[in-house]
Amino acid sequence: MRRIILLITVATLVVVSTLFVVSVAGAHKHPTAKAQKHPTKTVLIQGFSFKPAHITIKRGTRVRWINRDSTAHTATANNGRSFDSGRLGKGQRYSHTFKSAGKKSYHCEIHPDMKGRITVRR
Ligand SMILES: [Cu+2]
Repeated sequence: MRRIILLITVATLVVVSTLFVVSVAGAHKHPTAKAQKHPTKTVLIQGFSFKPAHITIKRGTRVRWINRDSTAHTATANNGRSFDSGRLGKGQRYSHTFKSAGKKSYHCEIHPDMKGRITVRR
């Protein structure tokens, strides 16, 4: 009887310690999995202009526009198709990741005088 109790105790310890090791290993793996895939640059939409209006980024960078005005704005590519935020109300944001190099000019559809440009390097 004593031997059985001892066996059960040892078996339980083995199972518990294995579970512990597995969960610790899992916890260590997490930060790498969560690491950001793309670097991000922010452009503020403020006072009826893009700030900064011209930025230079590396290919693969994500650009995030945040509308700080109480008026709605858009960030729309001049070519009309590569990116378009649609109407951004106060505090709303829009992101686009630039995957090809070149000069990307854009504007606000509601206020065509608002212009910006993103230079994407290889
Ligand atoms: Cu606008």
